[in-house]
Amino acid sequence: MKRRDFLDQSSMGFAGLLVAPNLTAVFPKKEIIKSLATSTPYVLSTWNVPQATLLAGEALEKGSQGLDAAVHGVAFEEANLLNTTVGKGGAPDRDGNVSLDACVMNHKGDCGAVLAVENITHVAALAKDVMEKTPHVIIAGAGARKFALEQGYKAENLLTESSKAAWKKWLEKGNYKPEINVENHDTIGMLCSDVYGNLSGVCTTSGLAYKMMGRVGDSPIIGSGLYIDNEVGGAVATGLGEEVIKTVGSFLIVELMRQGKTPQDACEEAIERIIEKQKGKPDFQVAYLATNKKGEIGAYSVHRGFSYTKYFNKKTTNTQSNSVY
Ligand code: SD4
Repeated sequence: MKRRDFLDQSSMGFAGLLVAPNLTAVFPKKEIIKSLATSTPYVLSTWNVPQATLLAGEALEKGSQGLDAAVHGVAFEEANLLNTTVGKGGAPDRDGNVSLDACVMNHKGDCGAVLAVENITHVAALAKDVMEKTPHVIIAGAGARKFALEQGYKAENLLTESSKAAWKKWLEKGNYKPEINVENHDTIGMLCSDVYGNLSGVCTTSGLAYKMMGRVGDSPIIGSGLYIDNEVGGAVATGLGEEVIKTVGSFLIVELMRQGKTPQDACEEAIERIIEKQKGKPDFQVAYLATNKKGEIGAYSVHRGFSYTKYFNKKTTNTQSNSVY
C-alpha cells in the first residue's frame, strides 16, 4: 500500500483515536481565499507586517516563484531598524551579539537554513543560497558568515544604538525570562502561494532577546519553525522556540492537514500538544499560522495578541488569531 493510501485510510480509522481532544470551544469561521483551480496568489505572514507582505504579494502577481517572493518580502523587515526581532536592529544575545536564524523551503521540498549568523542582514536570502548553491541544508555560525561574504553579502554591524541601550538596561538586572509576546511584529514566518499554484515559505528572526550566546530556536529548524509540503500545505511558527522544537510544530501541523484536518484544527491541535505538557497556564507565547492547498487558513496561539497579515487580491489585511488564553 502506498503511504498516501495508508494515510487516507488511517485518517478515517485508528489514527483518529490518537488525536488529543480539543481544549477550547472557539472555532473561527473558516476562511477560504482561493480554490485550486484559480491559482490566485496569496501571502500569509506572522504578525502585523503589511509592507513585507505587500512586497511579496506584488512579486507573486508579477509571476515570481513563491520562494523568491517570500525572500523579497521578508527582506524589508530584515532591513527595518525599528523591528527589533528580525534582521538588522534585532535584539542581541546577553553578550551583546546580534545573531540571526533563518530557513526557507520551496514547493519541491528543497530547503536551506542558516543558524546563529552574525553581521549579515539578509539571512533568508542566505538560507536560499545555502539551498541552491551548496550540497548542504544547514550552515551555522562562522561558516554561514564566511559563506555569505564569499557570496558577496556585506558585513554590517547589526546592533543599533537603541538595541544596545535596551540591552544595557537589561544587563542592570540580567534577569532572563522569556516574555509572553504580544507585540505587533516579531519573527516573520511567511507562506507564499504563487500563480503556478505552488507553496513556499520562509522564517527569519533574531531569536529571543538576550538569549545565551549560540542559542538557536525553532525558526531555522525545518519542521519546527517552517514546513512545506506542496501536496498538502504549509505552516510557520513564532514564539518560544524551545516549545515549538519539542513538538516539531510546523511538521506536525502539515501532517495533521495531510490526515484531513483543516489548517485551523491542525494549528489548534499543535498548540494543545504544547499546553498538555505544562502544569497550569503557560507563561510563554507560541503561535502558528498555516494554509492548505485549498487556500484555507488557520491561526492559533497560546495567549491573545497574535495576529497575521494576509495579501490577497492586491490588498493586505491583519487578523487577530484566536487563542487558548
Ligand atoms: C525563537 N521563535 O528564536 C523564535 C522567536 C520568536 O516571537 O518567534 N519570537 O525561539
